[in-house]
Amino acid sequence: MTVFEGRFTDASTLRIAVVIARFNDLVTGKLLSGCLDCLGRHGIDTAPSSTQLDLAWVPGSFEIPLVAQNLARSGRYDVLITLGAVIRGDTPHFDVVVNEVSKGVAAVARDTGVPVIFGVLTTDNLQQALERAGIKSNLGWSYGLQALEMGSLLKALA
Ligand code: INI
Repeated sequence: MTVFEGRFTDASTLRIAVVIARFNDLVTGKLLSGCLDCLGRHGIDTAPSSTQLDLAWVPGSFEIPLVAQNLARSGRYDVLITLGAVIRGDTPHFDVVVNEVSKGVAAVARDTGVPVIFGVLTTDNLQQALERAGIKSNLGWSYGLQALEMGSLLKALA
């Protein structure tokens, strides 16, 4: 029997891209801080000169899938992390953005075979988003961990 599972100790060999939305950057910036803290403390080079970690900023979460697809197809990355914050307002725009980004991110992973971590918060209000981006806990940290696990797992499967 072969048991496949990701490890958290493969940092030196992983190449990672983070796609991050500027919309609600009070929240997404905190997610990014948590994510980079996690990656750095597991051995990923997070310095601006890093050759194993790249960042791509997009205007809003709606734009995440296209850029993630582009990066995944480049063959340069073992795993992608997407970071966004979609906060419910008084219009149906929330549902449109949430549907597009969630389906889009899943499609990128399936179509390219590159794992894509879904780090897009969907909340009813700013308070809930901030609680998940550092006030209570920082889900950015978890997304970093999940990226290490999935990047490592896909390498093991290969
Ligand atoms: N983008 C977000 O990332 N979060 C939101 O809450 C949001 N709302 O609510 O409008 C949002 N809209 C912008 C959208 O992602 C696109 O950038 C825009 O529609 C241009 O295509």
